[in-house]
Amino acid sequence: NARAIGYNYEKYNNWDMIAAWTASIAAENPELVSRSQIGTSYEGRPMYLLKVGKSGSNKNAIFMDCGFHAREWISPAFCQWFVKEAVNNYGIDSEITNLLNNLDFYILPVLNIDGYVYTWTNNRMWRKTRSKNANSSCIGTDPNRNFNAGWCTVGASNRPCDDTYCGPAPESEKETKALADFIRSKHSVIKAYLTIHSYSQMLLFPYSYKNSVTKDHTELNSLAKAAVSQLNSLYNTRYTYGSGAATIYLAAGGSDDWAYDLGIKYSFTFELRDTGRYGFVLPESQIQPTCQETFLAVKYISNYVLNN
Ligand code: ING
Ligand code: ZN
Repeated sequence: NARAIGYNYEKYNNWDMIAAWTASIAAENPELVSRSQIGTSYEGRPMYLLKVGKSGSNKNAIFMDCGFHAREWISPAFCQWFVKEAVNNYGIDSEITNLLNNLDFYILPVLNIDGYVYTWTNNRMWRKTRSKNANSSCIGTDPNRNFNAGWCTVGASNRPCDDTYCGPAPESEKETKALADFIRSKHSVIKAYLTIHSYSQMLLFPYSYKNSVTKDHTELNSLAKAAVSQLNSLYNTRYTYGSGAATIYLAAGGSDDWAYDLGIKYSFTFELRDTGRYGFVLPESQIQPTCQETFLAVKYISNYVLNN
């Protein structure tokens, strides 16, 4: 079992490494990190969730997940990086200390574990879950088309062989159901929902399932603008931002739209590096800069949520 001390955050780690890491990082930082399990994947793997923060009463929380889409390897790498930065800088960096003293961060390092494993063993470009479909030999549902937000009305497919298959019903996947159940159970304390994808270098907020803007559009737009400016300040990486529908494409069933409609106002989808040169196969040499710049944006949003 890899200890979290000495863990290589600048390489892509397979699921066995990440699972062992969740245990180690919690065991080595008992004052700051605890591990729970929110469910089990279709193929039976445990969905580990890390809670990161100093214990306190009446704390609000930020929820962040990675690894919705199996091939977007930079995403789980970022969730691991985020936890590492948090524990290594607590008590050293005043901003991080303040955030962890006053907020809890729920971090789901990999939502779509079976798909992630499949990209390591069989097909690097797999996107969906690995569940069996009725009356089809094609496998999997797109977890980001499987939430109850305009489900399967636009930008999603009802054909099981397609990469954007919405599934037979909202939350049909064990993984999306476990995530939705957890967020529903904690939705009064969760003030922000962040979901990490790649690639395109975008910061998106609701709606993606319809063209109309939310009642919080002005605030979300200025928060996104400021977060992107923080991200850009490190390596000049260019991000675009805006509602999903206006910025990337109309697509129903996404988790950010669902979380927003549940009442979590600060709901964002990050599309990390790059813009297509390497795409999903981002070189390991870019893990460090991508995670460092993204960390600035997540910190900015976290401080905003704490102070508003
Ligand atoms: N992009 C997202 C996708 O699921 C998205 C874009 C965000 C759609 C929010 C719907 C809601 O297609 C990637 N790269 O997966
Ligand atoms: Zn994605």
